[in-house]
Amino acid sequence: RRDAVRERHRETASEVLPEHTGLYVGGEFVDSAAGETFDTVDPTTGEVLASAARGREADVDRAVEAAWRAFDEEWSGYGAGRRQRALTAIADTIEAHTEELARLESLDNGKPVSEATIDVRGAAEQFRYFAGLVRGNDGETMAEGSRYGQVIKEPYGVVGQVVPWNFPLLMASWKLAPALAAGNCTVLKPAEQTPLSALRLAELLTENDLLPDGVVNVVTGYGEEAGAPLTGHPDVRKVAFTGSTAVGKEVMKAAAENVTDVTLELGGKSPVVVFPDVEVEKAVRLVSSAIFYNTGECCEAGSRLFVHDDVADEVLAGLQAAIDGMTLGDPLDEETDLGPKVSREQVDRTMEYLDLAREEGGQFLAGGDRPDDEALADGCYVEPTLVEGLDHDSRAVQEEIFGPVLSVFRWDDYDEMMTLVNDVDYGLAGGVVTNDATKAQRAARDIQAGYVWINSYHDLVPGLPFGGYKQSGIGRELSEETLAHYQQTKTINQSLR
Ligand code: TXE
Repeated sequence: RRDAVRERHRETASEVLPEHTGLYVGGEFVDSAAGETFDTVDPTTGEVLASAARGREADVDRAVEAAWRAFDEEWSGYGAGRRQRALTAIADTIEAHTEELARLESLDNGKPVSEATIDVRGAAEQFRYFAGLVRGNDGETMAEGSRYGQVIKEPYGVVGQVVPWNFPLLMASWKLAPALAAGNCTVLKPAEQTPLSALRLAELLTENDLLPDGVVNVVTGYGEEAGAPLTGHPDVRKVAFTGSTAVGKEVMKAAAENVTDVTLELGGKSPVVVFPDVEVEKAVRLVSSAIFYNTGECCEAGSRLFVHDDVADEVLAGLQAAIDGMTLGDPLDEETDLGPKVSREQVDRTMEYLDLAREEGGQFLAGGDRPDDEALADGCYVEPTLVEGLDHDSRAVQEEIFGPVLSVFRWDDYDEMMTLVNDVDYGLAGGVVTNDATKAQRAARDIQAGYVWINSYHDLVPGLPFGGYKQSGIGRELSEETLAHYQQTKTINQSLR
């Protein structure tokens, strides 16, 4: 079986890998200045998928220069209509390549191809949504006495964007679409674990002549080597980052050196609160998807469950049954529920937290280890895990694990429960499961987070802003607010005397 999976992955790679894996600068694929590369590994088979250019400071400089050239010479002269058409054409092109991009993403990240398909559709949708927002940004005026005031929005010029590996193409599109809609040129750095879908998107831009050269540039490489020079670059006027809170703090410090505007979408430790009136089956479905979707590699993952005493036994039994029924396997199989994690490093990180949870007195109601299955031995798999009995102060509860690990807490006193819900440094998201509209509304208000779902989870739609409270970030994506993050305000105050 392992040989068959390897064979299938090699064959799929030969069909969907991008032809170019150099840096995408000024509309061309080029080697890094030092000529170095790094490997990206298929987390299902452990085999090298491709080598991409290892960008460093000199490469970032070159990309930022190319972006400014494109801005000054062409893109700043594009009116709203042309930008709108360009974004729409990008959306159409992504959609036309959905199957290919989904398989590529599945190879590079390990996510089930069914979920990768949702990502690709979401990426196209981003460009469509921001294409719609391009118009109607006409500013305001004040005609008062002998003063004529105008307030107009201008792009920053060149922005720097760094994205993670959990939703590689989707996160790239969350960054690129609003930046372009607002009239900026950009340098994007994909995560070193998953550079391929951004490179394929770059190829599609060039093959289909969708943007002037240099409007989008992609510098692949490591965080310290390529990410840091980009986020600290003096000629980058706005920085957008999605990743860990620890690196987010570094990015913010680097941006402070140049007083660069920053938006950050960082980690989370989001709660899901289950009330006693729920239909157990529905609650189990929601809780399970909240934590196990994308193998728990979601910033908004619902990783702390607060389930009311009256239904706790039933909900937990339902979750155990749901876990028993999950298929861990080849992400290219349509019926796979859980693929591998993105990398060995991420497996080790999750396993450290599982060891810690064991030491801290946690009892595993399901999972707690790597699967004991010969067929999965090549891949970065971790079992879907339920752990109960941990102190809410313990590290495994307080820190982001970013794996398929759910900590369970039972409650009967609402206020005590809500105190724990909010007793974390993060505040990205939360979920409430109940049919009681008043209780749902109250809990949604009480949860200190930027996004709360009621009887739903992970449903992110353009038009409803997404972003964090507390240490989960600054700024909002998916909304008009996002467009505003990529614009600066100019006031023109004219005397008519
Ligand atoms: O993240 P990093 P890692 C969390 C999650 C995960 C942990 C570590 O808990 O286990 O972070 O993952 C680039 N300047 N999240 O180490 O390092 C890096 O190259 C500029 C949550 O992979 O934050 C990559 O492109 N850039 C999260 C991106 O930052 C730097 C998603 C994210 O990597 C840099 C990912 C630097 N100094 C991880 N150092 C979410 N919110 O969804 C690294 N990078």
